[in-house]
Order: sequence, then C-alpha cells, then structure tokens
Amino acid sequence: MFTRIHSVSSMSRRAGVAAASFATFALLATACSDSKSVSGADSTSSSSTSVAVTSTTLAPATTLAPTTTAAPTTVAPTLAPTTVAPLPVCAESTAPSESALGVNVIDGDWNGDAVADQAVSWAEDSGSGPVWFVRAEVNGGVSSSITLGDLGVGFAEVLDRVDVDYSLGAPEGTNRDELLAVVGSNAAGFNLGVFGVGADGCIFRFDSGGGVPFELPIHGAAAVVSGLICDGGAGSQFLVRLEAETDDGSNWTTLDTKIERTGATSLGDGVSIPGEMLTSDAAILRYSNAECFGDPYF
Ligand SMILES: [Ca+2]
Ligand SMILES: [Ca+2]
Repeated sequence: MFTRIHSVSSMSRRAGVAAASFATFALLATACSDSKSVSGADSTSSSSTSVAVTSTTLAPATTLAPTTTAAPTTVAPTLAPTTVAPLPVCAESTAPSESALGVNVIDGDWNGDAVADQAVSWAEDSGSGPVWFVRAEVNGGVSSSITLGDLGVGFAEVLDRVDVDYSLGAPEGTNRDELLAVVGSNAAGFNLGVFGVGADGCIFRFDSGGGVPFELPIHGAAAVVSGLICDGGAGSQFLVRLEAETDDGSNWTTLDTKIERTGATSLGDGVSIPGEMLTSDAAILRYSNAECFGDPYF
C-alpha cells in the first residue's frame, strides 16, 4: 500500500501529503484526544483503584510477642518519723537486789492502758534492820519505787490491785488500778497504804490531804475493830472503811465510810453510814479484816 501511494500524481501526492498531514493531525488530534481520554481514564482508574484498595482485605497484622509485664514494684510508704516521748525520770527507781527479802509481786494496770503491769514489795538488809520498798513496774513505761524505810516490827507487802475511783465511761486511760499494800503494823493488826501511778508515769503514795500518808488500819482488838472492803455499783468502784465498837462484847455499833479521791494523790472520808450488829452476825468479821471482791487478806 505504501508503494501504491508513491505512484500517484503530485496532486495526489500533495493530497496524499495533505491527507498524510491531516492523518498526522488527526493522529495528533486522536493522540491529543486519547491523551484526554487517557487522562480521563486515568482519573477514573485512579478512582477505581482507590475503591479497590479500600475493599482489599488487609493482611493480618503481625502478631507481636506479648510484652512481659514486669511485676509492679511495691514501694514501702515512707513513714513519718515517730516521735517517742522520753520516759519520765522518777524520784526513785530502786529495784530488788539479788539478796532482797520478803519479795512479793502482784499484777495490776497502773497506767490504765489495758496492759498488765506489776508491783513488787521487798526489803533490803541494811545491817541494822530491813528497809522496805514498794515498786511499780509499768509495761512500756518506767519502773519507779518508794522507800518505806524501817518499819520496825512491821513489814511491807503488796496485796492486791484495787480501784479508789473507778468510773464507767471515764476517758480512756484514766481508769487506773491502784495498789493496796501493807505498810506497817499497829497494836492489833496491820496498816494499809494505797499507791498509784500518776500522769507522770511515776509511783506515788496517797496522802490524806496534808502530805500525811493515808493509812487504813486493819485492827482486831476486843472492843474496837476496823477493816476495809472494796465496794461499788452503777459503774463505780471505791474503798470503804469499816469500823465497829462494842461496850458489852455483844452489841456493835458500826460505821461504813466511803473513801473518796479528794485530789490527784489524796484520799479522804466521804459519806458514812452507821449501823448495828451483834457478835453473832457473821458479817461482823468483815469489820476486822480487809478484802476486795474475794477472800479476806488476813
Ligand atoms: Ca498498764
Ligand atoms: Ca483508779
């Protein structure tokens, strides 16, 4: 076909050239048109591709090996430094020696913290006679003592815990046991003393108001007797001094006196209740002894 085109007239050739040019133009136009078409097709294709990508199922993500979780480190809370109150320094803190005599020990809660404490009484041989002591040992607190000294023919012996002022519902720590002890003798019996541990943590001996040591005689003479009981009721507890006397050995007049705490370290007489008894009344025996919710101490 190309050969046949070369064999026609120049007119034809021009026409052919024209045709060729036209064809070229047409081809260019077509190419241009194709370009637009391709361009449009590309847009469409691009759009289609976008949709295709969207619908493509993604390959599952690579499963990562689980990260080992480190156990949380427990950090102990930092405690605020505890301020420990220094233990009190008491006037005396004598302890029984290895050669102590007449040692006696009782339990009680002298500081009212519901933890049992101890008290001890004993004597030390001074070379000219025994010197007696009473000591309170507070668990978690201090141990302090009182020197009773030379008691002559008498002796000291802690007997029991008592309460001279128990009150139900009293502020915590204020219901403290007091301790009852023999602190000497009298012509017909023993003298009792009452001790306690004060707010300062040290032992003290109750006085009768003027610095004179408070003493309760337990006395069993023929016509005059005296004793002590612990009593209480309605959430209270206290000591009661019992006294009785007789003129004929058969009829007794009695006096029950409540002992009240009249100060931080003092005891005094409160209300008294008079009465009468016969020697044949079993209860008269209480008037010459001491007991606190149990068997008589003597
Ligand atoms: Ca205690
Ligand atoms: Ca008390």
